Amino acid sequence: MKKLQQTWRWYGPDDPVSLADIRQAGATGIVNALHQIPNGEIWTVTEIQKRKKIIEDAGLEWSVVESVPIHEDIKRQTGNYKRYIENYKQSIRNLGKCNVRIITYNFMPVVDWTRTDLDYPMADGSTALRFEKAVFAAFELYILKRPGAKNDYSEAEQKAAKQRFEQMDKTEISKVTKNIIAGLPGGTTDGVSGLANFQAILDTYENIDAKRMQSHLIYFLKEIIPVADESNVKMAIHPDDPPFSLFGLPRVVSTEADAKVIIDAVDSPNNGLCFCTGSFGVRADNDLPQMVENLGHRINFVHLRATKRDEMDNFHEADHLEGDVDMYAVMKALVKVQQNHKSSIPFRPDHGHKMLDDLTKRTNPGYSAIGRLRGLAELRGLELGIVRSLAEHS
Ligand code: DNO
Repeated sequence: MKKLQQTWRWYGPDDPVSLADIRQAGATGIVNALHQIPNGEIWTVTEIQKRKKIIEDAGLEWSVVESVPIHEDIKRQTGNYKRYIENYKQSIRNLGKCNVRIITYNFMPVVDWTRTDLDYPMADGSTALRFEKAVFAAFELYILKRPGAKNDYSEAEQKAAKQRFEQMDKTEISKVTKNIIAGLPGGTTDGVSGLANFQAILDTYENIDAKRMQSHLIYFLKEIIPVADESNVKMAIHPDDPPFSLFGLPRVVSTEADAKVIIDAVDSPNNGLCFCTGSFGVRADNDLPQMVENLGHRINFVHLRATKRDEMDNFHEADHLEGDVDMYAVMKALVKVQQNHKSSIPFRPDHGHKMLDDLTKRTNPGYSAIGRLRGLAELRGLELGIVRSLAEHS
């Protein structure tokens, strides 16, 4: 039976987790991006080859790009968006020429993945990333003071936010602000400095609702997928993280219905998904194993991670096999989907707790070595068990 490919996200030569470390973790594929290239510019063959050589010299393969970011002008259809789309097409062609054949991207406006707490203590002594609703609301209502934010919260939510805000001291306020607007590693939006600046960027989306945003995404897909087809490159759109609107901005990749619209917009295997269980799984109405079954033919890349919701609609990142995601059922569905794919679908252990030695080291939030090592080990064991038992019973 065909297995998924084990991959690992590497942030490039400055990542505290080295390629040699990654080999020991057992991954064979690298998930990487040229973060030094400004958003909107072309990834040249020379730059791609340079990075590819570093990865291959370490005995690994550059399996997936995460991400070639999408310029805000493309998402808004403003300014130079046509030129940015042409540049994007050229980057696809160049990656194809270099034999790097899967590209992840997202279509989240202004902010990519968002958390309020990067060091949430777990009972076992490790730390996790967390999204606390009242803290996010407190940020919008009392720190950023976004006009109209009140309309997005019920009376009870506003009250909880006020209470939470009153508990914050200066240090917490600046930490929360930094966590929310400075951008997490690998995010596709550049770090923004200053609240006024941030609000000004939010304002550029004033007249763009979800319907319009979706039409901009479809326009983009109709432009780029034919180039992906010619270049033999698979595109993989990453869902919104978290999968609901933030700052009143439209988010259009949050549910199975959203994903359906995307894959139906252009009928090509290269118009696919990055199936991220940690992002889709935050919503109780996303039935993940069912989604794998229904969307599997277009799953080009997989992020495996579990989140745990509480009764207040906060969530934190749980251990990979725990939380609200039924990882056994998801993996079983993926193993079945894999059998119909021509090549191995890459997956990576997404995020991980900060634990053991990493607690005192410099790490990228969510991307420390040991927590992901644990995740990868658990996931590969789960896959092996499923593959063997399916083979025995077939
Ligand atoms: C976070 C990541 C995201 C992801 C982008 C894809 O850990 O999953 O930043 O890379 O949204 O474009």
